[in-house]
Amino acid sequence: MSSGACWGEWIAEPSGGELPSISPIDGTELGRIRMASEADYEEVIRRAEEAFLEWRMVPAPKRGEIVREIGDALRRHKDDLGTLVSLEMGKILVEAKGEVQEMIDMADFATGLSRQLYGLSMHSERPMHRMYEQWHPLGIVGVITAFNFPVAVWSWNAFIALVCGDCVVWKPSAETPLAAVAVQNICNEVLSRHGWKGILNLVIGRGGTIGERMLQDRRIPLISFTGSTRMGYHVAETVGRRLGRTLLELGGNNGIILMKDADLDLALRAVVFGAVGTAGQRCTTLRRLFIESDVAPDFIERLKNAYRQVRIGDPLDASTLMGPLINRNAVSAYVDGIRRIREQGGEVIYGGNVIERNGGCYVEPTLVRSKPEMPVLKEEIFAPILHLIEFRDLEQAIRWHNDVPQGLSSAIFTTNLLSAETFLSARGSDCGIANVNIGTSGAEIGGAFGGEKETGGGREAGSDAWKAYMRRQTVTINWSRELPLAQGIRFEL
Ligand code: UN1
Repeated sequence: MSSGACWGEWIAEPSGGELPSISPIDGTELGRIRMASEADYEEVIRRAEEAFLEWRMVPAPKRGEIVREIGDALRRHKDDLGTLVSLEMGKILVEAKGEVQEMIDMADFATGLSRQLYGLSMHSERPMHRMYEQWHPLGIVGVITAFNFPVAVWSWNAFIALVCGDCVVWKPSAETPLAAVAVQNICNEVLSRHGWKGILNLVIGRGGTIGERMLQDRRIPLISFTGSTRMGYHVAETVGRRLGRTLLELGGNNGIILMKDADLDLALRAVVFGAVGTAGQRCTTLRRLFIESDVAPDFIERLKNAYRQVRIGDPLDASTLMGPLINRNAVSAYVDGIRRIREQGGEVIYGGNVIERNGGCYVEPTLVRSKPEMPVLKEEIFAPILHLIEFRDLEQAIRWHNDVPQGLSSAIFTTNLLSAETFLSARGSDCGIANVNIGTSGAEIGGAFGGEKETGGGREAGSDAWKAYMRRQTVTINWSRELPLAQGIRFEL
């Protein structure tokens, strides 16, 4: 039994009830968590508020040094934490370790960033006036994460927030509490060495109580939420009602446009990784493949062959390429999705079945020949189902590609410069991420990650995503002995 509430010290017996952590590999209970109650939540927030008063005054590069040490601790624990992620979430070990590597990369990035929180300076229109902008810490950042990246997405937010001078309160997915407890322990060790408490905080609790409380809490100026579009609407409305800020990373429905001039070997590998990787449970998972007609029959045959070679099973076994889905509900959503696809005229040409194996949540990776007008194409079904759609003309493929509510990740495979640039132009992909000859998933942390439309518009991780975690202050200093007014206004007694 582990505590699910921490502000640098673990609250001994949080009173929000028990939560078991069940492995999707075989249904084993891995451990139990005592969840945070509202009272425990209050204590954590109070500590975070106190800590913020001090933390905000620490020079950013010094904050960066602490994040660097957290990165070093993660390097030491990479194998163990990766194994736990694999056990609890079900992704294969190389992907789970890749996820921890993503955290380490984030720590390195944030450390460098801590010396680069630049503001612009402007030329004032008034003589002997100086104008510039500076960035200050925001306060407490609430980070609500999903099961599919149980630790990396938290680090995108937490490490940036930390160097920005914010404190973090993390509510992880109820599917992956042990990974969160492990991360909190790793961070506690570093922070306590430097005498810090209340900087990185954890509240494991029910969405309906703790999650809801966070959304409504005016002491949390920014909520970063990763999850479904349906929940995202609720998060945006609730936080928006109090004029809080949100950073949303919601559903994706990612597509690749495969041109006949593409390097088809390369494309095949990218398609299989994008559609089957993480058992189709990344928000960047490839869900729709548009294939130029001339190469479609041949490419689809090769794809079927590749799918036959995907070894499904225990994610901890080094030869496995696809582990289980997260839980029984996810299996039901897969079954239900396949049923609706068939009803709407989609033809399942590979897979489509649940696999009974050791009490785990396994399904077959699935290929569907789909018609562009099928309504189900507009949905994100969080499972390894790939729609195959033939097209004759790039402009038409782009129209179909963009004709979904989501706008996260996209790609074109081509060796033709004109096609690539068309796809990247203003009349091309409408997504937050657009790749050429690279699949839709597996983004590096250095870029800003996020998407348009129902994906929610948020940007996390690299580039200038840090600006969401700070408040901007425009400063004008008058060093003259006059008081000239802007816009030439004269106002004299
Ligand atoms: C997610 O699925 O929520 O680009 C994040 C990727 C990973 C992150 C995915 N780096 O696939």
